[in-house]
Amino acid sequence: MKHPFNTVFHISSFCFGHCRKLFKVLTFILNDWSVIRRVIAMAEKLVPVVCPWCSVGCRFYAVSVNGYIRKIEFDYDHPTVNRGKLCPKGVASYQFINSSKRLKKPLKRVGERGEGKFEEISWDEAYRIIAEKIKEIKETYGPEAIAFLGSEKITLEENYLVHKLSKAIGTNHLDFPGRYCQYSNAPARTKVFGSAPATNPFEDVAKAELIVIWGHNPAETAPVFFGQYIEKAVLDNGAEMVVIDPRATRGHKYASIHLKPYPGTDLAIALAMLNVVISEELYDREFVQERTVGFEELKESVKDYTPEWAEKISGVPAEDIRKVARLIATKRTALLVNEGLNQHVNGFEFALALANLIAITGNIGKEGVWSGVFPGAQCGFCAAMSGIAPNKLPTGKLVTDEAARAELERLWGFKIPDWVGLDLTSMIREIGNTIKMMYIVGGNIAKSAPNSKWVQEQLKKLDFLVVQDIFLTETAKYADIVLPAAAWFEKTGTAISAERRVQRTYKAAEAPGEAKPDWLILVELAKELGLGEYFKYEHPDEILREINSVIPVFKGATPEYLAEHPEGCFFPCTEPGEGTKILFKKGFKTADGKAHLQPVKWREPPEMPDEEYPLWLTNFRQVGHWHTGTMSFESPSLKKRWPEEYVMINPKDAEKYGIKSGDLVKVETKRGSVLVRAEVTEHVREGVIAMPWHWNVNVLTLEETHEITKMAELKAVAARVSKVEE
Ligand SMILES: Nc1nc2c(c(=O)[nH]1)N[C@H]1C(S)=C(S)[C@@H](COP(=O)(O)OP(=O)(O)OC[C@H]3O[C@@H](n4cnc5c(=O)[nH]c(N)nc54)[C@H](O)[C@@H]3O)O[C@H]1N2
Ligand SMILES: Nc1nc2c(c(=O)[nH]1)N[C@H]1C(S)=C(S)[C@@H](COP(=O)(O)OP(=O)(O)OC[C@H]3O[C@@H](n4cnc5c(=O)[nH]c(N)nc54)[C@H](O)[C@@H]3O)O[C@H]1N2
Ligand code: SF4
Ligand SMILES: [Mo]
Repeated sequence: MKHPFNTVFHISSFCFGHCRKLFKVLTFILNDWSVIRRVIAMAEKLVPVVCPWCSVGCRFYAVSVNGYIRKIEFDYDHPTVNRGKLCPKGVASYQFINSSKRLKKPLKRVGERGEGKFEEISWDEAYRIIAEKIKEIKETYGPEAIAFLGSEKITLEENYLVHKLSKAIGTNHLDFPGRYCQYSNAPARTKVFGSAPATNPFEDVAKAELIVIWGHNPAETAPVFFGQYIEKAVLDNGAEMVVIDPRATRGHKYASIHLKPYPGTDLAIALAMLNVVISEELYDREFVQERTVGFEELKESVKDYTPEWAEKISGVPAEDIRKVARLIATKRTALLVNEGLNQHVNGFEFALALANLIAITGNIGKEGVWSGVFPGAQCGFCAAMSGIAPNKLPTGKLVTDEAARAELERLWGFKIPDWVGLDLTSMIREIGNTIKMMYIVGGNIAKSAPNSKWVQEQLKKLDFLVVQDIFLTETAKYADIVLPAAAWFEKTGTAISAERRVQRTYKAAEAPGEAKPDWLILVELAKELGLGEYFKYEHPDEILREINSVIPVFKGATPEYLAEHPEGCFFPCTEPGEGTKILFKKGFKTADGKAHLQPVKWREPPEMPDEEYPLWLTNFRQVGHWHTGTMSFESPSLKKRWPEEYVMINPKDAEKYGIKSGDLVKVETKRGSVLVRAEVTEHVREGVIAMPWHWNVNVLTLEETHEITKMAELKAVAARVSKVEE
């Protein structure tokens, strides 16, 4: 790794042997840090970048010296979403990039799968082996034995290429770990409103009268959004806040009401809220009449779901449910819902109930309200909007739509498979059966997918696994070939934030060793596969220009517009310009332009506490860590402040099981067990235990999925806890 200080020290030691006088001068300079700082500052470049972590989409400068990032600098120069502010991860974002553990050469497995023994090979050899294997598997089993994963961590351009390459190879088995992210809310909102993304820009949250934070902890998972927009609503504009979470979260201090449901039971609360709003006739009559269909069927479906019924299921007092329902019906509301609700098998039914509630209370299609999916990573939308899914084309149409396929075949020049592929959990399930090969770009499913011991056993059964990552992850340890990718600050491309803001980020550093940007790896592999004529790109701008002509919502997000407008544009941006800030002001995206209200029924979580496993176990994120930790554990300042996993236990439960804070405890579910320290705290409700998920929680979760959304049970499982003698 080139480092400016190393260079200075090399020069000084050389001089020591040759010229004492010069050495004296040099040591004088070395002792005077201000001179050194000035010398380095002269070589410094401020490169504008988008933050590599969450979907708030903060901008700042990477301070680059000689291709090496020294630190970050705040951007007060542009109308950025963060207005110069950053959270602890943003400030530390260059640290993992500079980690000595970054992958630097392609690797070939020499030991057993999962053992992590590899030898270094050349790029040419890596491409040759992968191309030969793809050919062999296609000939023996057909292209439907091959599955691809895109990523929330790679750019829009790179996700588009993953999609294009998988289809050029002939498979629709295409998904990404974001399957475990927004895939309850997204299909439900599409069903009701015809489209899933958030309806309003962040600035509208600051204008809301009521902020409902439901199964979401933006103070830790979208901290600058919380500080710049949510706190502003409460502190400056007098908005009321309601929190619905089995835990007390950091935003909790502003809340006038805190409902604490048992995990996985929020559907009962949402149904009861619909019941209250309809039976008390608090709904927006005009809106329901003019802009929705299906009200009578909805009314009929929720008539028995009283708050008293919901109290028995969720543990939330009926009167509190009434209070919150009345507030939502009478105030301009920002409904911030996220993974506490998405990541359940019954998350789809919850999201349908919530979309109904938003529609009948008229909290949509105007200023000062907020709802919609909140893809958590800087490029969650890059994957979703380039159609990384088993049933989609990048145009947003379905693979089964013959006309849409034909249109794309004309643009791309090759035949596109017409069958619906497998979602991520089904792919894992089919390993050892129909799935023989996986190509994983920027995903750590050995740790991020549910029931990880099972996932790891399944990965062992693959004929061939390619992992393209920046670190040797838990998943990479199962790979036959590991490809070293350039990281976020080492490439130019497009990111998309949760408020639909499309922005450019620029290359600020050189990748370590022989690592290459993901887009380039895919282009070079396509050439080796004989598909080079469809992948003639020499710069990400050329890929973005193709995206401008293929994906209608990005037509106006041209490289030129984004370069001139660092603040980006809001998709849909059908021509160069600001794009669409507020959705559904006139009609919805359904065929008749109306919101289609959906009757909903109560559905139990797949696993409930019983005598053997008497507690609910859920999990959450910490502000200082990112998912499976590949990047944040490699950021020294973050690892120091947030050092280890633990389990939150309510004092009443702790007493029952004889557990004190700091005790080593065993947390068990039917899938497995983990050992962690206990934190006895009122911050989690009785009957529920909660762990940060960055370490080992997925050993405990459940891979059962919803039949439509394919969402697994990642947040509510039955568990038990016991003290371990040390
Ligand atoms: N620091 C940090 N920020 C991130 C990420 C990260 O890994 N680290 N990841 C990003 C990504 S990809 C995403 S999707 C977002 C996710 O952002 P969030 O959804 O905010 O993330 P979580 O902390 O997983 O879950 C939110 C809350 O749900 C609560 N909860 C758990 N189960 C239930 C339940 O059954 N009902 C209710 N009502 N609440 C429940 C938890 O206690 C937690 O406080 O964060 C993004 N931002
Ligand atoms: N129990 C439980 N499980 C969960 C969740 C939960 O709340 N609870 N949350 C779910 C959610 S919301 C999500 S989004 C998923 C996330 O699941 P994953 O996406 O599998 O998790 P990450 O750890 O973010 O993995 C991203 C990988 O990309 C690599 N990477 C980073 N930058 C680059 C790059 O430029 N190029 C390449 N090629 N690789 C790169 C990282 O090193 C890392 O290995 O996890 C899900 N799993
Ligand atoms: S809030 Fe998100 S985008 Fe902003 S600095 Fe923090 S991690 Fe980066
Ligand atoms: Mo996510």
